[in-house]
Amino acid sequence: MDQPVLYVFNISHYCEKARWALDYFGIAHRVQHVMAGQQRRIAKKLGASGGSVPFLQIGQQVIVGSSAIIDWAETHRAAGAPSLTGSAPEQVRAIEKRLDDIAGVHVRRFFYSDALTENPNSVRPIFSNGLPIFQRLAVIVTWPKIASVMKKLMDLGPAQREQSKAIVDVELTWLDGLLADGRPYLTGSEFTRADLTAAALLAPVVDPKEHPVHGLVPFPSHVAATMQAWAERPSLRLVRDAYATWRWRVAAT
Ligand SMILES: N[C@@H](CCC(=O)N[C@@H](CS)C(=O)NCC(=O)O)C(=O)O
Repeated sequence: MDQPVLYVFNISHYCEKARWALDYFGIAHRVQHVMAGQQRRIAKKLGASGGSVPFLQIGQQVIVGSSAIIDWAETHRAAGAPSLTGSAPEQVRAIEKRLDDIAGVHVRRFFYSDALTENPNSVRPIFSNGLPIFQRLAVIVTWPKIASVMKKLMDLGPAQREQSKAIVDVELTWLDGLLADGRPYLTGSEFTRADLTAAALLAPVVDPKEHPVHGLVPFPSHVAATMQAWAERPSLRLVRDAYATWRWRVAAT
């Protein structure tokens, strides 16, 4: 098999979800950082069905989206790497889908609404991270344009920040409810793709120290204050524990 190439924005939590799954399953791969704005052109060139990152190229095949990448990785996992499917796969999938569709979108909108309003240049370095020098320079020169496109596409602003924070709060209450009987993971005692998804997508309101970009992204003030206020919620404790236990666990034995 050709070595898989995972195309990512370094800061993206959906990309982190896919990357964590490949690491967890012990699948050797190369991470290809993509300059913001170039993802659709690259995807088209590769013949991908969509243009959002993450996408995974394996020879002539391109798999788009974090969930589909986990499906592929599950079937190509290294010997000794445990499955992430869980013993209640439908429930696991339903939790993952809700996280993908709601918490993932609103954590991102909450974060960028704060970051790009408070200090638009604060996240610029992470968008250059891992890129060749000429693209780094292009990010610096075109940053006002990139930031303005992000504001428009994700509908960012102070009111939207509060709206998305309230939606994330509701989603955390749902997750806290699932964990209310003291179970360690969302569907019981097994770590599944639902837990990995929750951890990766909620990481921007937790800042786990095992996260690949920990220390590289400054947290804007509203996000930082919320992070502190929410720190002891069971759902966010799960995020910290999942990172500490599973993020860099060596899969193959
Ligand atoms: N549901 C998708 C979401 C992917 C997504 O929203 N990717 C964002 C980065 S966080 C992106 O590529 N946005 C730019 C675009 O769609 O062109 C997944 O799980 O992979």
